[in-house]
Amino acid sequence: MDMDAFFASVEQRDRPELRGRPVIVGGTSRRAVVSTASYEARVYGVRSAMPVFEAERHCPHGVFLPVRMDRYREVSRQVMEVLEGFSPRVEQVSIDEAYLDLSGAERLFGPPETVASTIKQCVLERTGLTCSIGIAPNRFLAKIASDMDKPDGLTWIRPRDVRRVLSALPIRNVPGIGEKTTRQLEACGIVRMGDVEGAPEGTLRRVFGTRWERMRQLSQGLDPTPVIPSSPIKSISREQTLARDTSDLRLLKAKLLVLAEGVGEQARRKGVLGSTVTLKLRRSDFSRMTRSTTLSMPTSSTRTLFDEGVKLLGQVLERPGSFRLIGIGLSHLRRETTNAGQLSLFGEPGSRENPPWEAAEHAMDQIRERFGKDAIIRGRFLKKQDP
Ligand code: TTP
Ligand code: MG
Repeated sequence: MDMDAFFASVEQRDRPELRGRPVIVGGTSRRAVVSTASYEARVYGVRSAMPVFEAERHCPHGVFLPVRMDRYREVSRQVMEVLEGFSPRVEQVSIDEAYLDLSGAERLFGPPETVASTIKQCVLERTGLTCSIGIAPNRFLAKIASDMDKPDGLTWIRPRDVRRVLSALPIRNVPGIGEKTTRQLEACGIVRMGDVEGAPEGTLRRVFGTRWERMRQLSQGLDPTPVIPSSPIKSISREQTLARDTSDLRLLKAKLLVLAEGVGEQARRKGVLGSTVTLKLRRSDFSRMTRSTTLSMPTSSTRTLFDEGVKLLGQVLERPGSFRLIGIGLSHLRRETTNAGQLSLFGEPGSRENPPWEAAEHAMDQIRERFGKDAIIRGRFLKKQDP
């Protein structure tokens, strides 16, 4: 299930005077890009990720609106609630898109097309918005089906249709195959997804690298990936008992940074952002103490977690005391949306609103993943004698 022109449709629903008009939702700065355009605006060639100034050229009479992410998240939540009424196995994969495993649902809701149109009806009643649904034997095919008849679509790819659909499907429309790969494949005469099946292994290895076997499988209409229900984690935290009780701010801060690093790294890996930071302490007499702060903008950044933790620590240390345990947690989590959504949340890439350490932390995560936990550390942890 994928919502139609999601951000723009929400705006048109909230402001009926915009219905039927070309609506373009995007950033507001000079370098901003289009998040999405209503189908009325797409007629003029306006597309997601196009610079706003270019969209203005294509569609000068368009209505240009800023991104209201909180609003879209709220509507997204409502949509997901509707879906969860149809299956315990719902996997949300972006702000407006989810997979449902409907195996066994026939007994309850009727044949596939009936279930799908009931879902569409319920989404419409709950949110006033249309969506497109693809029904198929697996995820890959369901995604393709959901794209085939947008907007307000309902497409069923039956097992007997699979081969026909894939042999007609242009490579450029295959989810996960980018522009560069498309060009490489086309240069080898591979123009449709069906052509991948019979292509020489060498060609596929060269173009797809390690993904080649999966791509061949997909071209045969096979996709073993299960639908994994999104289990909403409530909070992420780390704590540590200190080697000996201490009231030394420098030591506590050093511990806090290590713990914040763990929390931030896990949040980024899980793709969640949290808006509450909690500092936890246990005094020498074992009494516990927690202090929390709510952020104006949810985060997964180690740096932000650490800074907020230090502020809370400063408040606690106004009263003398010695501590045996320190911990930090992030809660009120929400799923990070698409990259594009996250960028607009933090301003345009490279702007001053987009803190440079976000990029640095992301790079550190990748280095650690590839070369091990100790491959890169913060300068603060380096000792003088370290080579
Ligand atoms: P999509 O589902 O890709 O697009 P859409 O819902 O606007 O239109 P369609 O009918 O084709 O499904 O993305 C969902 C939302 O994610 C979209 O409304 C805005 C946001 N988004 C961006 O911010 N930037 C992007 O580049 C894309 C593709 C989407
Ligand atoms: Mg969509």
